[in-house]
Amino acid sequence: MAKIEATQMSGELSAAGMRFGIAVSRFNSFITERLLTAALDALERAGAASEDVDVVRVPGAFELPLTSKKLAQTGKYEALIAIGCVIRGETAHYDYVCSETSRGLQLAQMDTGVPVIFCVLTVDTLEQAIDRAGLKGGNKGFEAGLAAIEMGRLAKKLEGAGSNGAGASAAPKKKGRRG
Ligand code: INI
Repeated sequence: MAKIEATQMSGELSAAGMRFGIAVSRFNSFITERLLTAALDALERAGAASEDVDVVRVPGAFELPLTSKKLAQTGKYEALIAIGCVIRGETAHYDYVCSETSRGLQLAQMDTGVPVIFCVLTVDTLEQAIDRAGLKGGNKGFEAGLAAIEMGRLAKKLEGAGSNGAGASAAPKKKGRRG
């Protein structure tokens, strides 16, 4: 059995003093507004202040990547959340929207270094979407809110120093030690 005591790092789930941008698709708003409400609930419960959270609405999921990248480039936010819902139809449109949205959101965070949380439901039916927006499957918006907090904190830590006072300690923790 290995005896090595690896350095452990992760982001804390405290949103106090952090700033978040949320891009929300109006397409399938019956679902996306429920995801947004849950994401805001997660941020609020973790200590985020109203004035530190901005919500931007866009026509559809396909518009989320550019909007997220522009939000990231403002330098104002510790983390972003992209909220959308793509439901499979009869045509190949679904595949294009899904692949370009996920690819674009990954590029937005890789290009800017600002975490962009992927809260885009890609489902076959409306029932599957409803399940994930507050019914049997919980609410993916709440999970996205928590992921935004954690990744915002972690990104600050990995950068080594927070420039806005919201970042957690730069020092990684050793297992079983205080500090
Ligand atoms: N946009 C969505 O967010 N969800 C969908 O299910 C969807 N479908 O099925 O077409 C959708 N299309 C619109 C797309 O995101 C763009 O807004 C549009 O093509 C304009 O660029």
